[in-house]
Amino acid sequence: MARLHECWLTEGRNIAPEQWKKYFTTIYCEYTGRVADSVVNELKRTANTLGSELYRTDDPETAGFVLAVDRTLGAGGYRISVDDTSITIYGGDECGFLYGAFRFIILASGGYTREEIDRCCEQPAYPLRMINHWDNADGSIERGYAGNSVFFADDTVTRDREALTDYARLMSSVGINAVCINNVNVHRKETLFITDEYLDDIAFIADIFSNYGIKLFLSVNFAAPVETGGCETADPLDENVRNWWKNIAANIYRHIPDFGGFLVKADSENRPGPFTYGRDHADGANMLAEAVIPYGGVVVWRCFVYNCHTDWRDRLTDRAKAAYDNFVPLDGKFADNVYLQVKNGPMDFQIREPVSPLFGALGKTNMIAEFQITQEYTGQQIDLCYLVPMWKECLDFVTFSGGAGDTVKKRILGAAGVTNVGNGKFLTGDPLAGANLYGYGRLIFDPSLSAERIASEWVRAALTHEQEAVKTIVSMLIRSRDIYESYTSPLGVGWMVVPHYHYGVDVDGYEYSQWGTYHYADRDGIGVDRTSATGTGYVSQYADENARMYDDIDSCPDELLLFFHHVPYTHVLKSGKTVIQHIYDSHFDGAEKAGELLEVWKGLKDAVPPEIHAEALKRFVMQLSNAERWRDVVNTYFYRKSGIDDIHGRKIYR
Ligand code: GCW
Repeated sequence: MARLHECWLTEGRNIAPEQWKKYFTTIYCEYTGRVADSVVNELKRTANTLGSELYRTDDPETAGFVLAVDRTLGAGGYRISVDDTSITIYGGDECGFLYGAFRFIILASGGYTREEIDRCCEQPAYPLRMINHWDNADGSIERGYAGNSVFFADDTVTRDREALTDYARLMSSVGINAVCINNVNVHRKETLFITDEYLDDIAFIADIFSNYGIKLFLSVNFAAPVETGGCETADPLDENVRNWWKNIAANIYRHIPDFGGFLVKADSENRPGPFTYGRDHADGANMLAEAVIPYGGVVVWRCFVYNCHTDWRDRLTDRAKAAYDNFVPLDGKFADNVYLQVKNGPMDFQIREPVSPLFGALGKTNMIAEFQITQEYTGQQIDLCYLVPMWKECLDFVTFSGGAGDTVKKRILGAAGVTNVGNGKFLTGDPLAGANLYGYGRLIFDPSLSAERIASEWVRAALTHEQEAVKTIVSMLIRSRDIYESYTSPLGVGWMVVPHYHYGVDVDGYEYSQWGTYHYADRDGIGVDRTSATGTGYVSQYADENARMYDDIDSCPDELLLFFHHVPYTHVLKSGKTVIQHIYDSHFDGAEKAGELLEVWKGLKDAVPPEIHAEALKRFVMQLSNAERWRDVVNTYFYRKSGIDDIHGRKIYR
């Protein structure tokens, strides 16, 4: 059986034995259950690596490890206490043991001292901490850059206990408690996942997940009653259809008693949905919610709904407005066990977007944020792009809907991250993309953590303890998002990527397409007028304070200027530069910085494991050539449009 690449869980290989081995003698566990058993097993693995054996004991007084219940810590909460003879992990419940034990292992692997680990205490900020896989039954992964699916191959479930256990260990080690295993685009085979044809196999996965406190979710096809169920309609208000889903749910729960629920992409990018029957999203979601509520299940319903057949000649339809327009009128109409899943920005995971106005506008509906860990538009795990700073911007964004301190992070009940893993040599393809997977879990467990802290925890556990190297790599990660942004599409306008693949430059690739993703560059200027007065009116979807800021060209932040305004190339930014000069400068600068990343990484050869160094090195070389191509294509494109020279006279191809 195969082992997955271990990422930051090195089974204690990086733990200093002189400091920690003495505790790995006996373990006393105050609570028995399958999750607690997994915790004991995990500590046993670490003990073995340290050349020791860990035995269970009934005597808490002499135990080296104690797992003790402290209900005041709440579900998933933990506190670690280290003294000379024992390490006690207090948990609000079994999952608290799990998160506390993994925290200990990860910090000890990172070389954190006893003082730094003692009294470590966390309580998860949200009840729903989810991962979304875009895995297909044939093993392929939509927008996957790290190999094939860990779950499926050739239309079957792989049933690889060891790999699945490794997967569940990794996810739970950063606090993930819900995983949807299949793509939101549910094709023919995956439509059958909710039937007897697949349920035994899916239960096999769910059972392993349960050992680690993870609930399994399935993406479902809204038209399943018609496509597989022999119904004449999938109308959510039809009694037969409702009963069909109730039977489906009952059968799923017979196989998987702790099944999490359904994830749904409906009426989006040609997927079926309630619109076909003249119904709305609340009708659709509530029907499924009714089917799973007897078992404590939930429905996660995506808000990524827009018209993907727009006409570029139509200047009034604005894709950015679509999620709000579709869902705000339904606020308050969703069942209590429905969660709306809102992408961080109004478009689609671009390197720079404003925060979705839906977060502020929905007040009577459960919401979770959707982030994309897989780097579809942000370098595809070739170019380095540490995304935690971007996600933090979203969580910290003040919506003003409930007053001045009303941030997104206070309005949501959790998050879903579209994962970046696969069965390749490294779990995340680019070994450095492990920082995003780790970072996603950590950030939604505790959104107050800084991007630097998360990065350095990860670097220390996964790559190196050497102080200078840690500093250098953390700084590479922290700068990487700005670097990527500077050589790709400018000032928030987005896209300019090769259609469909979404890696590499094609300035007009989407300009005359049906996707609603335009930059409107002409000889005079560029950008999308989304203002309330003269534009598409998108800005009015924000609370007044934010609407005023974005409407006014003087207060609109530079980095989002072209998302909100169409301006002449000669428009002067707050930085003092004209837009055209900014484009030239940032592209020369970005490509140069990509070159620096490569050089700095070369210098880290002796500081990180050789295989990781070599793999990442290949990618930095590719990143540089990608950045140089972006630089030259973008600069030439805008020189040709505007006829304006670079004031520094650098090389622009004519
Ligand atoms: O970003 C787009 C992707 C699609 C994806 C879709 C979505 C799963 O290009 O591949 O489909 O978003 O989020 O539904």
